Amino acid sequence: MAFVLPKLPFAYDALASKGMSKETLEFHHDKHHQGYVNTLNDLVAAKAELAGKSLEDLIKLSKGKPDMVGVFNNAGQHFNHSFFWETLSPEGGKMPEKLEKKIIADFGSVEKFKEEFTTAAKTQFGSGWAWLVQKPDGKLAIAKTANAANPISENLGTPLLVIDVWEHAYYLDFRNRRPDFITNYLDKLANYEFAASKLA
Ligand code: MN3
Repeated sequence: MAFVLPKLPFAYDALASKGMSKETLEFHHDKHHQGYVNTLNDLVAAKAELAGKSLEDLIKLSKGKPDMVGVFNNAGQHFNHSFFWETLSPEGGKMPEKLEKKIIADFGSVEKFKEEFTTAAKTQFGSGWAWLVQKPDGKLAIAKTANAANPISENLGTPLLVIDVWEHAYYLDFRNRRPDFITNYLDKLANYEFAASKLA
């Protein structure tokens, strides 16, 4: 049972007027993400003990194992990208009251949340991801992970939002201006309805 590249939940040109071009989505989804899925399937097919494992199980069982670095990286990247697409929306940037209240309770204000998220995404040195998560104690928190790591591998709780800060995510649209890409994500692209639906 091979892993499959999920379809984007919107048209390739649906975010073009909001700072994410059709070209970025074509390369990012059809080339980068498809590449991770293909490599993961090859690696799983080559190791009998990995047959039939879920994506989450593959991430957990390969973590920290020198002979499974490829499985960890490609399983993590498949999870992270599948989740990232869900957090983008042509209607993005609008925060439902349920989430807004929770953010104000846990961060002090929406501005403070955006500031913390931006700092994490900006200061992730090299490739990686910044997340809004709900910790096991129910509190919201910001986290950053390097390369293919994620809340499953690092036990950070339930992911609500994520931004991909690998250069391939923003270089066509924002060149080297990662901070502008992050601001654009939070204000215009982030699917806060999706994040609210994941709240416990
Ligand atoms: Mn990416």
